[in-house]
Amino acid sequence: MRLYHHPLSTCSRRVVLAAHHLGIDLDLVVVDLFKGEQKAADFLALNPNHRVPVLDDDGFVLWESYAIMQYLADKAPGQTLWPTDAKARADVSRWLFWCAQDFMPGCSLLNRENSIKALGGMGPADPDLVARGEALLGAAAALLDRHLEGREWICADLSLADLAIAAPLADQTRAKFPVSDLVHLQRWFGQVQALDCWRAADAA
Ligand SMILES: N[C@@H](CCC(=O)N[C@@H](CS)C(=O)NCC(=O)O)C(=O)O
Repeated sequence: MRLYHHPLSTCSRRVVLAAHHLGIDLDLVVVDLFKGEQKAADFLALNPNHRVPVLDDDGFVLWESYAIMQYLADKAPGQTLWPTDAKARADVSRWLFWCAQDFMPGCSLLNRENSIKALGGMGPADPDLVARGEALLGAAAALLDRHLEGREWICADLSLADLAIAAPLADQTRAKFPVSDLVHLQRWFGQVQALDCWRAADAA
């Protein structure tokens, strides 16, 4: 299976983490977002949204990181990241939707303004956008911190939700996320960072 990705892409990272945990080998193909390769005709034919990640499984092309994670889990016999019990799966699904809808907007804004712009020579951070990102992420991260108090993982067991939500936190320092004081969130994030899949993704 081939994954079109970028090493600095949070959305790609969550898929790579899941693949490593599931023991699935991915042929990683870098799409250089700084050079605009995501807008080239051959890539747009794969994903008209001009975004990574995109999976190509022998001609079956799938975009959207959460859908790709679920697909990979469904292809891994005996996996436990994406439960088959209806209630357990719904719980993981709930947090994946929450990640996309509530957690990622602030992460993406701050990552772009405080990190990607500097790395790509795209000018200074816009203070209004930084303030907006801090407000969005501050609210979402506080909710997550409260949820994690007394819990080992986001759902009953380690799941796709942990990998999906931890992925953007890899950038928390460089992107100046307002999360350093959230003790439950940081304890949980340390556990995710200790997983073999995290180290393997770092080395990829
Ligand atoms: N909802 C999508 C978002 C993907 C996304 O935003 N990808 C970014 C990198 S993290 C990208 O490729 N941006 C390039 C662009 O928008 O032109 C997913 O979860 O896969």
